[in-house]
Amino acid sequence: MTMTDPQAVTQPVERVNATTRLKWLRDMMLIREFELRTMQAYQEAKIGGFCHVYIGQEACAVGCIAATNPDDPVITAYRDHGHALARGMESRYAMAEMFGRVGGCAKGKGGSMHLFDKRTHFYGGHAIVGGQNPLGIGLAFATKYENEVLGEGRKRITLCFLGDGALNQGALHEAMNLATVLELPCIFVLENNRYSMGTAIERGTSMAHDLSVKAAAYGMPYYQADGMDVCAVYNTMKRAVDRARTEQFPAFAEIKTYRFKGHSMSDPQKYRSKDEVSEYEDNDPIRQLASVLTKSGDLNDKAFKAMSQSVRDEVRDAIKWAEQSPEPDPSVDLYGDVVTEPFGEYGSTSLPEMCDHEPGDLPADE
Ligand SMILES: Cc1ncc(C[n+]2csc(CCOP(=O)(O)OP(=O)(O)O)c2C)c(N)n1
Ligand SMILES: [Mg+2]
Repeated sequence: MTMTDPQAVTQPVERVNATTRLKWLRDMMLIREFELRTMQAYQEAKIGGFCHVYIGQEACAVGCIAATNPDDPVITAYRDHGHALARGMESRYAMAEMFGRVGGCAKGKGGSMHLFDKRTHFYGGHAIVGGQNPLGIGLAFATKYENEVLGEGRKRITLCFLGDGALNQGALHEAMNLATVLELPCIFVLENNRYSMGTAIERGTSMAHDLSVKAAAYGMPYYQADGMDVCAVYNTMKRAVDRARTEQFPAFAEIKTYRFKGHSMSDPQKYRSKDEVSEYEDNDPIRQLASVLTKSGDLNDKAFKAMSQSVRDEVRDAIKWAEQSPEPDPSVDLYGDVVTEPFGEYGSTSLPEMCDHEPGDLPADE
């Protein structure tokens, strides 16, 4: 297997047709509107707990997920609203989850950081920095097993998103190591927004100026894309995904991006200047794509206004639906769905009996 793939960075960008780019524009606008209304609802105390918005990073989730098949598993960290929506979760289910209502994708038990939707092969939403990476390779292992051992006949690729803060977590390195050793079909997608809470990447990460070395350490191909340009993200990820699918081997992709808002809903942002933020805001991925489509004659003012109205309507409907959805009933929901059916050797054993096992009753480690 080749190491860093210099072509991955330099290959020419393919032309994506206007219909597809218009769809991506709407997808990004939906995420933006969803989160602007999320911030508002949070300030009105309609949403509780921790909440991290993705504003500025929309092109990452939209471009990366567009390069996958609908049944390729996707997993990410807590800044997950954009990924869930880009993956096709209905905004109603996402919003009701934020509101902690039973109509949410996890019946209101997960909240903002734990959106989850098995139907769209979206496996969350994980709050422990780097914690999703071992789970991601588990998903990749499952798809490989289903294909090669159970003869399912389809090769699937897992996208495992992570932030730059996860670069220094042991869990990531254990996962990357095992991914290479077991040749797992998984792409580690680093969304490098330059900050881990208030810590700039240069302050906490070795070789921050050349992260290809992280991939090289595990013999993985490395890709890099401008995360403010959805077409560039798509083109890079399409090459990465196609290659990983064919070769059934992991890869590492760095998407250079920026978050326009604070780390979470409470962040005074003393670690960066207003000028820095506004410099990145000038490259707003939504505005950039809208401008390219307008210049090419594929979007006019009327169509853009109609698109804006349609995402506003969709999010307004999602909020209404979330507000009307009931709160969970503790007598039913406190323990419901918390523990799954026991499986394997103990499949027929009820849980309390399982818990009663003496250590000597359990099979000895090999
Ligand atoms: C293991 C662990 N350590 C610390 C934290 C506290 N924490 C929450 S978010 C965060 C920053 C992570 O930054 P990054 O991975 O770059 O993601 P971003 O917020 O930029 O999307 C930290 C340190 C945590 N959740 N888990
Ligand atoms: Mg970060």
